[in-house]
Amino acid sequence: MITLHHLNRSRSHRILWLLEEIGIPYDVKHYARDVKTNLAPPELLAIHPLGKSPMVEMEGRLITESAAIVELICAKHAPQMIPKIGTDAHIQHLELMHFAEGSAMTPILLNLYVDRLGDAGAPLHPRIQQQLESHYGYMNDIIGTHGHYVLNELSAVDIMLSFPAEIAMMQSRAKDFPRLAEFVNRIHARPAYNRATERGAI
Ligand SMILES: N[C@@H](CCC(=O)N[C@@H](CS)C(=O)NCC(=O)O)C(=O)O
Repeated sequence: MITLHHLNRSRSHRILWLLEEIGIPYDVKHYARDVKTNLAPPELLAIHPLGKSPMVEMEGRLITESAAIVELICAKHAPQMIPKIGTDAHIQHLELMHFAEGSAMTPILLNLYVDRLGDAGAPLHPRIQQQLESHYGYMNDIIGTHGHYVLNELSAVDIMLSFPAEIAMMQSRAKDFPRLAEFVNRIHARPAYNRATERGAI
């Protein structure tokens, strides 16, 4: 049985969604962000030194990092969600699994933190903005005609890119990146996505 350590309003929703899509039984341990700081509670630090979510317990191991968790769960329970090794699609899969956290999240987080500096952060904003445009633009342009990344149906990369795509929409960028907006609308209409939202509610 998989146990998910789930923090509200977080990347952990990716894992809930994946588990609901696959339809395997799992447990959820809920953690609430601090209402003032928005940070994770110290209980997560007792589980792993980084104290972040998602984390899963699976086959006697604790696993961190959403891309690693998605990859491992798909490999074991939904191999059709990962392209076959040796294909071009698999190379694209690897690139985008890493892009989702390693590249797309960088300008998003910089934007969040530099905003808090007020006027002092002004010299940094043009570069951050340019990077946001470039990353969102890339995510917008590479969606396939079938409405998914990489494969003709839902894959591990769709799960990973859902998080930065949703942030783009929260930043009101639907008009600038209409294909990304359609992607987000499509995933929000999936029954498994909505079951995940219900399961994640505290
Ligand atoms: N790269 C990690 C990032 C994990 C991460 O930063 N999680 C956030 C939630 S979206 C978190 O736990 N934040 C709470 C905190 O830092 O206190 C992953 O993809 O799992």
